[in-house]
Amino acid sequence: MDVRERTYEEKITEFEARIARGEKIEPGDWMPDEYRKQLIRMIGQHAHSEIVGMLPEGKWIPHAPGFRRKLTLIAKVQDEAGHGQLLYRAAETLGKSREEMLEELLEGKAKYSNVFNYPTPTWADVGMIGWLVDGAAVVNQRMIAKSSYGPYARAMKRICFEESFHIKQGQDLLIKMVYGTEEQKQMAQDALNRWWHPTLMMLGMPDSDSPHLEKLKRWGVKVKTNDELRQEFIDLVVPQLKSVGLNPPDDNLYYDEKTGHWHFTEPDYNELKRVIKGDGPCNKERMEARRKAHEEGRWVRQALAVAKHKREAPAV
Ligand code: BYC
Repeated sequence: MDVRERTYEEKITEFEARIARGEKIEPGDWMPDEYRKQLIRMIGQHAHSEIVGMLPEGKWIPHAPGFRRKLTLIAKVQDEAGHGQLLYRAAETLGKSREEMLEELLEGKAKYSNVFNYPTPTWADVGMIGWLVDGAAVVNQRMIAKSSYGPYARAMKRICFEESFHIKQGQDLLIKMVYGTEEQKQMAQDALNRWWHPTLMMLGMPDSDSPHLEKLKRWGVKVKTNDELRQEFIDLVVPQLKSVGLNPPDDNLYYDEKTGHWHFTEPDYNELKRVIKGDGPCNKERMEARRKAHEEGRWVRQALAVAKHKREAPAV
């Protein structure tokens, strides 16, 4: 039967059956409006997070201690820009243009990850972003690689591959500091104290307070919940940190033999709500930097638009 003659109920039943069979939904396929909206929201926020995420670390490029460290940091920050491009492209397949998404970001209407609204006062913070933030991102993104929407899932393959290298870069940098002077070790611990809770918040609202979770799970956009991912991240990262003598700032952190998981204190989700509404330590600074970059890149976009127009104009 032609897809246009089917009722909404028939179409959604088939759509959900395809997801249950593990098929990927592709751009031209029928999908419920709410599925499309949820994906545009989530992929758009993800793309914005990648490009805003360039800022806290990018600031350290001129101050990196040594040529090799500088090169790897430049490469990492460039990778994040590339991830943003891939994700804007994936969101565009759902019918929203990159220009619209960027406009929403610059007007303060679109969200990006809470975690990039915190400062990076020392070189150790750069390492901690790699170890913790990229670490949490990979736990989340490995799950998204199994997502029902084909372009989003496929984009994750390359992104996870590169982010995994970023984790190594952060670990390498911090391990050098931990085994350096007492002062360097203290810098690493202080950075962990700063980034621990924001990173736990990065994985989203608790399941009991997540308005989007039910739909995202039902339609296979997420195959695990925010709380499941947070626990997975904790179980992975706590032994890593402890193995080099770094201790997460949580007095109630212990390994529970019965559950086989690390027990931890939940972060303050009211702080998460405040930060994503614009009231974090660096929200204003981040948005000003993005707006400035957007303005400075205007001539490039105009030149590209003229070149495209010339290429596409019919020959006379
Ligand atoms: N930050 O029902 P919930 C990277 C919002 S960057 C900001 O839990 P959901 C990297 C949420 O958007 C990779 N907002 O939502 C880059 C929603 O607001 P709206 C970043 C948050 O969607 C550079 C409301 O609160 N990763 O790796 O189920 C250097 C309700 O929340 C946050 C991704 O973007 C937050 N933490 O879960 C280094 C992964 N938490 O839309 C590294 C993809 C909640 O109703 N995204 N909100 O206005 C996701 O997995 C999910 O969207 C989230 C939120 C886990 C972020």
